[in-house]
Amino acid sequence: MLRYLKKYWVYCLLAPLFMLGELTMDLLQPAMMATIVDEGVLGSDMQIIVYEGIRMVLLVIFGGTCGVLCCVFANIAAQSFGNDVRKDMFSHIMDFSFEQTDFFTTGSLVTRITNDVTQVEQMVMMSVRSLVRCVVMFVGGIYMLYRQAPQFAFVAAWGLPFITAIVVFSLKKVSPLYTVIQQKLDRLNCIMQENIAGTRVVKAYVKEEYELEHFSDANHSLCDTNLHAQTILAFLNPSVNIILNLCVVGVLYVGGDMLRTDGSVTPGQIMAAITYLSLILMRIVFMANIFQTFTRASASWKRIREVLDTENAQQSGTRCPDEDRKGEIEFRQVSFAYADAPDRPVLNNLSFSVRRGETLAIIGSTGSGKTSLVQLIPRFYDVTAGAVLVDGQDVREYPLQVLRDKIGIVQQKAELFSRSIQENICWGCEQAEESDVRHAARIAQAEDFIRRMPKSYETPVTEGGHSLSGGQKQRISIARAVIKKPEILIFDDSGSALDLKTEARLYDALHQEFAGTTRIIVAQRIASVRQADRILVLDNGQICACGTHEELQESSAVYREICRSQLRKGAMA
Ligand code: TTP
Ligand code: MG
Repeated sequence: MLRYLKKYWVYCLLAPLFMLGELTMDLLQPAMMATIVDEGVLGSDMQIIVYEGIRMVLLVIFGGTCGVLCCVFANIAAQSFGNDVRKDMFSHIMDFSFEQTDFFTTGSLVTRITNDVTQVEQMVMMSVRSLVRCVVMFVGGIYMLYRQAPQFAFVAAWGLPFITAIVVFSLKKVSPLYTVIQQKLDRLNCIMQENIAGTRVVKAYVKEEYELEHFSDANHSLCDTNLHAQTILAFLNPSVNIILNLCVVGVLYVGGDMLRTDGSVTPGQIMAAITYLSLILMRIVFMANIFQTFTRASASWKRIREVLDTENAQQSGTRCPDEDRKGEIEFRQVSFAYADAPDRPVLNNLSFSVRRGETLAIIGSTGSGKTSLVQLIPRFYDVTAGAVLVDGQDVREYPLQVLRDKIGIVQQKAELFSRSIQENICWGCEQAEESDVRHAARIAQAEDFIRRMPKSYETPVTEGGHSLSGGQKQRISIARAVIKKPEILIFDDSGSALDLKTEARLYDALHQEFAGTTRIIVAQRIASVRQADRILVLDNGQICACGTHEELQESSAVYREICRSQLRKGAMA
């Protein structure tokens, strides 16, 4: 944490310094008021009233200014700290592998980067503002109490351990609950996010009540834990008050005795001692509040550290490939299983290669592993056995950016950002000119519909791309990939929402413009794959056949069955 605060040490120092200025006002003002009353009002000395009055107003202005500056500097330190932590976390999360993002879950990552950082921000704020105030008041109070009479300090010394014990006990009970609270908040965020993003599905199935119940359960659970923590803390103040009042009785008893026997204290001193005693003991309660914030922040900081300390599981390699080999892909005895089911391989001992400029289509029943296969090429996941080679080099040896720059992938689910269509296409290549965007849109068969949009390329895309049809989203995603002019183009079922005519035009355009580019086309429809140089038939994570459309019709029963089923449905072109 100090690493983040170091940058703002000046503000962390200035805030408590100005706090001391504010404290001085707090401590001196009652004394000045006493002088005004005793000598000015009771002694009928108007000059003292005016003189001390002006001094007091100046002191209040000074104290107020110090208070404002303390607040400003404490805020600068805390907000800047939070800003840096959030930025670092976001950059870490962006670097996470898919598996790591799946492990943390989106809801939890959102809670960590928002709520958890806010908790720690508050702690920083409290540390530089209130902690100093508390400590100074506490130490100052003890000193002043001792000055009234050492015996009074002795009475306070009896009360202190009890109050400390109560505070420690409460905090110990409450601190594990804070971790639970944050976890429950994760869960709540997750439900909220799923339901807001999937609101169309919820409404389509009229599941509002059901989801509300689901949400309410999580909400109640969070509320219960919060209540539990607050109930424990609710005992704190009354318990301290009891001890405080016992101490007050002690001071009255000791003071009364001293007054009666040798007159070594005055009634005013006894009154002052009671005021200081309350000041000291109440500071402990205040400190307990600060420690409570600390405990909560420390639970949050642990969760933040989990994100910050998680290095990307996929170490980027350093070797750059042979320059004269571009667009070659080879799968060498590749097996792959997802981390959450390591015993259930999704791909089994696959070996095949794709030449530069070749179009390889992959077809297979749903769940056969097509998406998993293509995701291994840009190294979204690492193989569990074997190796994936791009241009003769294992993808694990590549610097990730070099590898991914070579590849343009259009994912099965088109993901767009809530920016303009132009920006969404340019996203694939920052340096792209307007003419490049138009050209990419033309290849992706998107230009016609974009031009018909109210603001053409400047039309904003709403969150999640809901303002566009499935096929339109797919075509913008395709344009985003082709604008990169990659060496390898991967389409994961990216024409599924296009009509056959548009899809055919898309493949023709790709054939003309990207003749030298290696293309991998995952598709469900025979019509989408029959023009490919080779078709790989995947069945249950294994290659069951590979060849041209004609060859496969001869040799592969699975392929023939796919053809037959589509012919029956009249889906074949
Ligand atoms: P996919 O590789 O997604 O199968 P597919 O692309 O052939 O299917 P579709 O035609 O429907 O797009 O999934 C293969 C198996 O891997 C399947 O059992 C689901 C599982 N899987 C995961 O466990 N996690 C993942 O992130 C993905 C993508 C798949
Ligand atoms: Mg798929």
